[in-house]
Amino acid sequence: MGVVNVTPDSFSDGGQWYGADAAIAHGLELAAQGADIVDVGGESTRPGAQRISQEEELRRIGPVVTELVRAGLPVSIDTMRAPVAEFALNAGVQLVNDVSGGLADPDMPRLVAAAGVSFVVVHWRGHSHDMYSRAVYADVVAEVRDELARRVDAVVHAGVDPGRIVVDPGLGFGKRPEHNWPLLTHLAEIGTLAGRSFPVLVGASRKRFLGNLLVGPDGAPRPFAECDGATVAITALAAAAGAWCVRVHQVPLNADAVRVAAAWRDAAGAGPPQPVVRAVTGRS
Ligand code: PMM
Repeated sequence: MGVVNVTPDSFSDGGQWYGADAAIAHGLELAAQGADIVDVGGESTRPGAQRISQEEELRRIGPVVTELVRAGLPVSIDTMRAPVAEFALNAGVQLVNDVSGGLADPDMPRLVAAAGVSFVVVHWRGHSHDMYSRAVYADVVAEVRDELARRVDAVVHAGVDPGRIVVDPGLGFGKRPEHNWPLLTHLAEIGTLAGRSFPVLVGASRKRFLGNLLVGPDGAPRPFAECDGATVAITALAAAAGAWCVRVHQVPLNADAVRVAAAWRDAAGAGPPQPVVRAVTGRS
């Protein structure tokens, strides 16, 4: 999944694809580089971010979603607002990626259910302006699993087909760097909730915990744009561990890493990819 952030202030690439033309060109480029899905978002969720209005979010994503769908790309919409998702669904997106897991807007699960598309349910404890105040865990893997299981129950109750649900541990969302690593090393457990197995999406690309890992000799965190090597390493490890999808800013090397991991899993006798791949992208 390649990221198109149509925002002036996203964490690692804010402002780079802010205008509609630049964002559309970037989406087309990511697909040409091997992204199976292009994820379009208009609202930054970086730590401390304040919310933008619905009108502004629609203004940012509208032409980008419309054009990328028209170009034949599998597009997902990264939004916490049902009316924004509704616009994108009417334009033809195939997946709704809600970083609040349906908590921010109670209308979201019903909307996704009625559209019959896939739904990424992300673990989330609250909006970005104060998300670190909620980053308190005794056992991060167990708590994230429990809270995700409750969200999955809720969205299924609202009518979403369980076969269309993708789960995501929400790296960095209400999590400090030390919380992200155990989540990454327990992806299979995170994808197994209440005895059911769900595809897992991992969004580690250029996140702050990678910059914190790669501190320089002066103790300064590595800048975001120089964390792509670490992102590729996580992609390989996550895909080899069975992750269904990785959400990344730079596609080419991550696409290579996914192919390496697929060969690795194949040689190890691991099972075929999960069927939702075809459900979401139209490809097997
Ligand atoms: N992270 C961001 C935005 N959307 N969606 C999913 N499913 N998972 C994530 O981890 C995720 C996301 C924030 O990243 P960015 O602002 O650097 O693109």
